[in-house]
Amino acid sequence: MKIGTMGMGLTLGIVTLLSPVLPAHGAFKEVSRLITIEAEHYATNKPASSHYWQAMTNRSGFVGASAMQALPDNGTTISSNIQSNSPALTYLAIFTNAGSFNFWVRGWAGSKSADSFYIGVDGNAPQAVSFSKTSVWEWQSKQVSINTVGMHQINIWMREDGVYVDRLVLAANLSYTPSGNGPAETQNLPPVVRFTSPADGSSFHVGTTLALSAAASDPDGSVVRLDFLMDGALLASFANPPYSMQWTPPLGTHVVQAIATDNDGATNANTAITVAITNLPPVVQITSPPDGLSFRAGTTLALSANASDPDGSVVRLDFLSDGVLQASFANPPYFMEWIPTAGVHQVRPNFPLRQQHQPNLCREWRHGHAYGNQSGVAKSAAATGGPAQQSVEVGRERASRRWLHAVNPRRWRGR
Ligand SMILES: [Ca+2]
Ligand SMILES: [Ca+2]
Ligand SMILES: [Ca+2]
Repeated sequence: MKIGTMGMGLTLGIVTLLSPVLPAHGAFKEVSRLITIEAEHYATNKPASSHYWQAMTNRSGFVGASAMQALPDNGTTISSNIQSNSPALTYLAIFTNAGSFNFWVRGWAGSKSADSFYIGVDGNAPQAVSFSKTSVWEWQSKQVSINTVGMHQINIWMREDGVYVDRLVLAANLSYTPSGNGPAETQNLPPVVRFTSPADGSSFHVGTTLALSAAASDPDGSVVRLDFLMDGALLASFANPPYSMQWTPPLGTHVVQAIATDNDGATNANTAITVAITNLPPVVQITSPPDGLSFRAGTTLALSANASDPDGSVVRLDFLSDGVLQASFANPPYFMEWIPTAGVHQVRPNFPLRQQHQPNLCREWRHGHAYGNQSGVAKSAAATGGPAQQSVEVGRERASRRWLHAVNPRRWRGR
């Protein structure tokens, strides 16, 4: 069992009513001295006295998506303290005329004990309205006073349960009488917004300053405000066009929304783009010595590297041997003289090359690490397993076949 309340739960005896069935509706505009509203297009739906208004489709002949029925239909009549005791439907209406209006309602009564309800404006002065017939859709009205042009709240309250309310018409022309289904609904149309910059799905290097801009219009009014939001947080608000700003987005993928508000309070929905802000890692290559060579212990080597960043610049380059920092450079050339220590070290098996050395042989490997200009996100090229990691090694397993190979390069077959 469901109820058309806005997100509230209601307990009626042992029956728990949950979940809204209809969204809150925006304001309806006066057009040609008429405001026409489907009863199911309420702004709020508030239960009271263990009763509620429910959108129903079980009574053929309704207009729009449904008609609203006061339920449960257990013979209850509410006749005092209407505003607090009666289940209430409220609607928002924007009047361009003030003065007397006829408040017409199209409804349906199943019996003489289910044929009445109350109407009102701005929560005031409920007036009972009754249908003259049963088991037919019928228009009935009462006169109301609209004191000022602009937004007003329109009220429907339950009087007798079981009654159906299908449509509402407020007519400035007091001689106007709706017939049949009545006029078309006169809703305020929401504004229309599109991004003009940047393109949806575009990608930029971190630190780039973009033009963030949108175009907005309202088909039946004017735009009074435009907000830019990034990942749900407000970036900026504009009262007037141009809706444009300079924007330096942070690293990451962001959803950017542009939300316009029109002069009648309606907003657009679902105008959003995705922008990716990236930082590619630097690329580094050891240029000296060549990969895999062996040297006598004590040899001074030239250790050098080239490094570049595909979408920025390299701000630091480190040389490491066995994970130990040998030197750091802020600028090129990335060059140092290096005398590796002797010893046996673990070598990446991807880079095997064994040649003769001296009896106590060293087995060394080294990395070049380059850091991009966004050090918080740059990856070292070495960490990616790229070409910046090289090896120079010779085993000193004197008794092993490998070492025997190593001392006689002519017999070396490689691996
Ligand atoms: Ca309806
Ligand atoms: Ca509008
Ligand atoms: Ca980079």
